[in-house]
Amino acid sequence: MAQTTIKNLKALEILDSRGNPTVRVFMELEDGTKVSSSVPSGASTGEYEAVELRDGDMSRYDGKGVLKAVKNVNTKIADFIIGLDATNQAEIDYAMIELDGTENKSRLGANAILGVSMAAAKAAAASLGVELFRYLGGTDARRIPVPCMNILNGGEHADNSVDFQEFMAVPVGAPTFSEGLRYVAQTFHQLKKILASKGLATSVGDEGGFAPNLKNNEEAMELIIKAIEKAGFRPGEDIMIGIDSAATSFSTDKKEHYNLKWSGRGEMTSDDLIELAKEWVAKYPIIFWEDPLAEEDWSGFAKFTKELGDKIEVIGDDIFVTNTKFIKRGIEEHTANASLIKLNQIGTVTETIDAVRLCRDNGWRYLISHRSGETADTFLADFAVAMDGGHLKSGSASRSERLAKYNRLLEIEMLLEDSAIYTWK
Ligand code: 2PG
Ligand code: MG
Repeated sequence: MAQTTIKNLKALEILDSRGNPTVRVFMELEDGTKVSSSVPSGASTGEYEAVELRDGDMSRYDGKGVLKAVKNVNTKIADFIIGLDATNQAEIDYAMIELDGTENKSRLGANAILGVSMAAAKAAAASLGVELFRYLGGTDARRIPVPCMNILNGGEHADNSVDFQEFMAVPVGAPTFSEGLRYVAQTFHQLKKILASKGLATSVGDEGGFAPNLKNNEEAMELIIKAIEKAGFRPGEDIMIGIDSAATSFSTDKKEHYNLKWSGRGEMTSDDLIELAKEWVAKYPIIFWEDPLAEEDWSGFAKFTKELGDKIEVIGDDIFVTNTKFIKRGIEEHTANASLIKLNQIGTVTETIDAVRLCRDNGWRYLISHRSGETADTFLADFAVAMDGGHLKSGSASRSERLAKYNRLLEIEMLLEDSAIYTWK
């Protein structure tokens, strides 16, 4: 029996950053290596994401308990996985996919499966005495991603009057990751001062960005640009802005009709949103736009990409849900030029790597992403370095579950010393 053979597997129901139940998995290997991993959870979820198995027992956590998923790890998955070699990630992941037997992991739960999948990678790395980013990415894993810091929250991540979900400060002009993090953290602090001086709320949303009540989305952009300048940086050179509209959340039919209720614009079509985006891209230093249109609006997305794809990264999140089937269609139909990548949208490490590979092979960029419900697990930081995409979003400069990932990247930068690379492109 190999040292890296899986000896024990156990799961536990824990709480995520929103106080909702999620799954933590403990894995032990034959050589005594012990690790744990914790699974994140989204709010603005895509229709075709892998299924997060919830108990539906309304007497516990409003039906959101995950005891069934925990039980699946402890029984069905454990029976199948114990005895396999943790270094054989694909074998483990495909064994669980087969055991589940459904298209969307609804039998065992993507939360159960992903917990085990991440734990296997962590355990293998620990047992081999290799850093996780090295284990997953190989000897050349040394690019630290640009931190896309979500400093202003709206949409489904906050209770304020801002329609777009995320406004991110993206420090493309910084020389290193640690400097980039400093650029955007200082911008976050300046934004707080500006909001306070205007009598606006400085409380934060789910991802740690401020969540003030604003007149419209434009005001958010103006405030962020001011904050960048006040922090001593040049908007458009040192720091660019990334947007996640999460347009599915304000689409009335998930397709071609939208309602920006807070912005006073009312009903809009895909074409109206594209016109608005064209104005914004001409006016503001925008580097990427995620989910500018809803998850079923494939034609609107393609039009958006045709109009703006040569100027900015057009990133699909809800529309692709980290699923190679949808990303493939997107590549064929020129729906976007980049994909968001979330481990729990697809449910295993191997399939997430498949999605990244598909993007890379077709000249698409990819943005590795946390979920709005997170834990202190830092798997994502190592994963982002391993995937070598140069882009990561992990929320703002507040809330420890967000900073845990950025802080791990600081640690990786320290470990890499002079060999660390920091580039957006
Ligand atoms: C998104 C994510 C993460 P959620 O839409 O990109 O920021 O949000 O996890 O709620 O889907
Ligand atoms: Mg998104």
